[in-house]
Amino acid sequence: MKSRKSFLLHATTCSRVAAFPTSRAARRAHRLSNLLLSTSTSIDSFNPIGPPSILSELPVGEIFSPPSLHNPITRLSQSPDLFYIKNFVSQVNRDVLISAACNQGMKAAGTRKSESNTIRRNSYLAWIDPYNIMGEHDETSGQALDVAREMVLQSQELFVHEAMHKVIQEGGRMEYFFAEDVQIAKYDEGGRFDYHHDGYSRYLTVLVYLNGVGGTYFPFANLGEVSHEIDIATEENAVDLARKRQIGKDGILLVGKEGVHSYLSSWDGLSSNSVIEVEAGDAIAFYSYKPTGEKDWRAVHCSLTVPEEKWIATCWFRSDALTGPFSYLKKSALLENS
Ligand SMILES: O=C(O)CCC(=O)C(=O)O
Repeated sequence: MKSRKSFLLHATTCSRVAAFPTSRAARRAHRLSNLLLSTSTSIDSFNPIGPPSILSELPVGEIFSPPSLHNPITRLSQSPDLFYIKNFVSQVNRDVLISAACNQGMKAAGTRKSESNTIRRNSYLAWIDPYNIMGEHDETSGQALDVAREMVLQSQELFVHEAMHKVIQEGGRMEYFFAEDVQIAKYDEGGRFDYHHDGYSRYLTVLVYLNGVGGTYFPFANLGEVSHEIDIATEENAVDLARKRQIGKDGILLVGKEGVHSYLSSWDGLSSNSVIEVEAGDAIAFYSYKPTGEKDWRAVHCSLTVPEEKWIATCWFRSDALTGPFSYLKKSALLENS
């Protein structure tokens, strides 16, 4: 296996194209997005639900090192917008999150497409509310709150703040940038999470690999040139096309200590541009909506079937601008009703 550096040779110039919405839903979302903006700022130059300018201008394959943090960020793809963050959560903090989730008691993940179709297998969840500082906590869960809060704040600083500041300056509301509780997920051996779009107006996902097992696959991400010829109109369409992609050759696979062979049926056509090695503590961040407020189906992704136990922590950012009136529903509540 080549080192990560050698995977990142091909930088392309990135450009942002703001499409004009045609459907009714898109026009509504466009109006909502415009509410976020000043009259002097145009949606063509500022996307409140996309990466900050320093990252949206970063060529694919290139690295940005934020001055205040020790986490170099690599842009892995422009469509979808996907970034890789080295060493985002320390070993001590990862252990705290895992222990707190175990102590809390994890519940089977119940995401269902229909009665007969469970898209998640052998997977268990716990949630940590980073701002539940008034509650009673044992030592581990108290520490876990601090770690979860730090994760949310760092994610905000790196991926949300610019938009937040601009919108608030222009009189927009904080709720446009709402961070959910941090989710801790465990997959047992054989666990998987089939292709899906994160939905629920989750425009930004920050996902940390807690024990160094990867398996996250983005079928339409591209470390080389964007393949604009793939036209994706619906989730069904995206999932059908995703199933035709060749893992290790098309898209981007994040692979950890389990090794790339765990996910390949053949070595034929394996491309160094399609496989990124991750280690425990590393994270990815990706944006799932277009500047118009429509879902970006190219952000569809999955966890492939893992050959060993896998732990991740995920922080989602939602925007009121995508949903209309702000909803306090949390994903855990939504799941109980699904
Ligand atoms: O487990 C992974 O690698 C992906 C998880 C995921 O897609 C999700 O939680 O939405």
